[in-house]
Amino acid sequence: MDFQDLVDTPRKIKTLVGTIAFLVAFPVYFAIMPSLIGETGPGGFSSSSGSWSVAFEEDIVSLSETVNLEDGETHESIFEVLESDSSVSIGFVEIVVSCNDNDDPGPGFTDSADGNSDLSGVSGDFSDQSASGNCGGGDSGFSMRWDVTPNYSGEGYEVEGTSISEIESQWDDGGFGIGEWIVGITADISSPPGPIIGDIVDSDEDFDITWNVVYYELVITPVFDIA
Ligand SMILES: [Ca+2]
Ligand SMILES: [Ca+2]
Repeated sequence: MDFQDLVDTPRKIKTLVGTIAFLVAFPVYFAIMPSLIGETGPGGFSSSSGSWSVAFEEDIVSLSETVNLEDGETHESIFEVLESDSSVSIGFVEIVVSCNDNDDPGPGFTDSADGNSDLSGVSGDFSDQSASGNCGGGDSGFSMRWDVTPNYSGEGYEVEGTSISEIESQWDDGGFGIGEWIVGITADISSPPGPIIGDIVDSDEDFDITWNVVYYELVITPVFDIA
């Protein structure tokens, strides 16, 4: 039986088309089914291997405050990070401190600040950080960042030969990062001598403080090669 025998009547053509459609649909059906069951069923097929697209749906919660500090004065900035749904993890927590000293009449005498964290009120084992920065010259102030989920970037990617449960265990905050994040900010005010002895030209500086916590939900979808 050659191809001509298969297509010599309209009825045979219909049968042939139906057969080819079934041959194409059958493997696709069984390729999709495990992932559909895995998405909906408890446990399901989430341990089966495949090709996946991994995306991070982010939600950022911020706190901003501005403080005015004199020379040597310290402000404790506190950021309370709350627990979310179990499907939501914390990517990272950061603090950005900026300042712009324009109180001095000429160059030099730029103010600066130091920051020191106190993470004793945060769940998990995070290292304290210190940072400092000048209040001018374009790159003003300083920032600190802690990854609560190790190596978090928020960049989506595709991966093959792995399972949903392996991807989920890679992107996990371990339930840590909850509590009071504290950074003490200490100002170092630099002032040129005033025209009158004892007169102070620059006595303080404003500091803009922004905290961010990036929460995320994993979105894992199957990838099919349509050749
Ligand atoms: Ca100054
Ligand atoms: Ca100043």
